[in-house]
Amino acid sequence: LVANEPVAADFNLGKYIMAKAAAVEAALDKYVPNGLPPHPKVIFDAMRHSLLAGGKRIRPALVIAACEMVGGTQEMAMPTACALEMVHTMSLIHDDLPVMDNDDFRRGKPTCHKVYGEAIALLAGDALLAESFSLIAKETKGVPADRVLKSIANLGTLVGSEGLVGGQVMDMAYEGKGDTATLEAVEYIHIHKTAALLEAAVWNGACIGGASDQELEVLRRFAQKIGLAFQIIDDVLDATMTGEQLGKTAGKDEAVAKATYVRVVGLEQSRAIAQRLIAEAKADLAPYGAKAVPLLALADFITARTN
Ligand code: GRG
Repeated sequence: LVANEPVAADFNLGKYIMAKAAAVEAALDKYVPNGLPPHPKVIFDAMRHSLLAGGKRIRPALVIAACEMVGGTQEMAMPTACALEMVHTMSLIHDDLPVMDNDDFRRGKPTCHKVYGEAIALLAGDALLAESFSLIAKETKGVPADRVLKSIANLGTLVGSEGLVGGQVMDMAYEGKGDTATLEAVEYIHIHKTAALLEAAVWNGACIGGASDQELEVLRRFAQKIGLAFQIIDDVLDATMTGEQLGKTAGKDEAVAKATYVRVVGLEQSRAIAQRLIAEAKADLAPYGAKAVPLLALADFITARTN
């Protein structure tokens, strides 16, 4: 396969994502129930408000595609797929809080704190984060314990201070001073605040599916590239679409002058860098031939997406 060449003609990514998303939706509904007496119902309502509010479900699709590519099954991958969506959702809930980005809309709906208040929104995020780890540990079936342990450790590292949290802290440090950011700084922010979770999705899915250490390294590099491209495209969409089209508060990122690729290198360069990263990522998977088709198509989707 040549990088950026269309993947297998008979593979339909739309159908693939819809099928995986439907399976993930049903599993999330089961794992995060609509109340669990005698525990306070409001926390379940707040978690589900954000978790079951739509979303493209890219991270769970990456988990399942990576697991299946190396010989694992969707069933093995499902707790990890749901856990990744739960961590992603908690990061959105916290990101939207007044103390962070202060957004009123997310996924086309009022944000969690707008409906349930700041304290419950904070706690809903905390519960989703904690339960994502216990979900992987408790519900992963038919996978040797050392793989489950390795994947939990990897997720923790990529979510904490060396990952998502580190990226968010740096992002906040540049708020209002985006035009002083270097390419190195904006790359740090994007690799940590966004790519880290896509890396965890691909790496953990493959780890659960039985990938060798060498395969895991190849897949880590693939995921880091598509993850960085994902946030660059997000910057491009933010700069070129209205808030309504994006399902969030209009013009927010522009108004607070964040450090973005578009601000540092401009629109055209940003698009070109994202395209190049996707091409390089796809080339990494050449040894997998046709088995890589779903992951390759997901990589293409990242640059082609419109929301
Ligand atoms: C992890 C403890 C802990 C704290 C979180 C708030 C925070 C620290 C990080 C914020 C990270 C963040 C919001 C990054 C933006 C990532 C991004 C591009 C989100 C949009 O993802 P999509 O397009 O959204 O996949 P949907 O709604 O489709 O799921």
